[in-house]
Amino acid sequence: MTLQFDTHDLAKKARLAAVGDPGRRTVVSADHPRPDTPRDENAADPRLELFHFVMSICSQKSRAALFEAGLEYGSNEVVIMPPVNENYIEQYVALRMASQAAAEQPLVGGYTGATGVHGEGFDPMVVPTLVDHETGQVITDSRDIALYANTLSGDRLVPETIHDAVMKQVDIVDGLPHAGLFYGANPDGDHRPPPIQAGMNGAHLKKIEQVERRKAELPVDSPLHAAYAHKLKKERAGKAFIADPDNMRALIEQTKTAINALEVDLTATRTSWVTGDTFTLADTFWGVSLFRLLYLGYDWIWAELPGVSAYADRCFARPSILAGAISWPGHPPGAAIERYAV
Ligand SMILES: N[C@@H](CCC(=O)N[C@@H](CS)C(=O)NCC(=O)O)C(=O)O
Repeated sequence: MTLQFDTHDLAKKARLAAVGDPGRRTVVSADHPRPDTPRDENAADPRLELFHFVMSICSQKSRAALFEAGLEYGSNEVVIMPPVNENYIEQYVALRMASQAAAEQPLVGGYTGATGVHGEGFDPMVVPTLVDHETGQVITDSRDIALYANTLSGDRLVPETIHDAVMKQVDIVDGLPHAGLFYGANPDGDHRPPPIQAGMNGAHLKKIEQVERRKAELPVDSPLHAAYAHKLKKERAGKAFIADPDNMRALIEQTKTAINALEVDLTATRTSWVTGDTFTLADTFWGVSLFRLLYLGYDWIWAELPGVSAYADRCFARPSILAGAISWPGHPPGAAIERYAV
């Protein structure tokens, strides 16, 4: 089923209301991956538009996948950090609510620490969001965005012959608790870079305040009240979740298990990439994910794993991972950025 909305109208309203600085509205492509070509607001809309944020891991996966697919898109950088939270602006939420995912899934109500959609429900207020003006679709999840890019590219990211092996890895990465490891501290030694430790201190509470503020500004009869109410439930659950050291230890254990399994897979295949000699969406997702873990100081997990260590370095040199994640301008500083960004 394809829902037909006026994506031009919805995306334009979201762009103008939620991307405060026109300098953050650009056009990006694999040939020109840096967001420094200003968008001509009077020109026809590019077919694809992405709403995203520099250090959102889901945005990084989407940008890297769009790069691998060789697709051009209008780049709309939404600041998601409190107290700015442009992602809570009504027009942006309205755009996400026009997606098929919003129509099909229950609204988010809980917190798992992961960023994949399974188990939490539909979050109406996060990035990334991809708009395809040609088909009238709004795609609201990084895995779906990557698969959409794959289809448009004629299966460049998920070759049909190795589809199941690639998707198995993609789903492992999608289930990793990246949100929890970013917002919450390791109770046995917090190695997140100082700007992240400072920025994440009390972050859920700050998000709750911003959602409440935006909700209070909605017209009384707005159909979006439920979306805001559900986001509040998730953020309250997240605040309680990361405050419990046992929860944080469980997330770290889960991550260790996945990385150990990756070592086993890499050792078994003895190829450059996780499913063989071809770089695929599995490597795009793993590369972005390993870089995030490195940035947050979790690379001790694979320090003694030669397969993952070498694989991580190969991934970090891949142009799509560099362009979409590591070198995207505006990333907060940290040892990993200094070492790998170009
Ligand atoms: N399932 C979604 C999750 C998206 C998500 O969790 N986005 C985070 C950044 S990676 C976000 O926008 N957080 C802002 C907020 O919750 O206010 C996806 O994979 O795209």
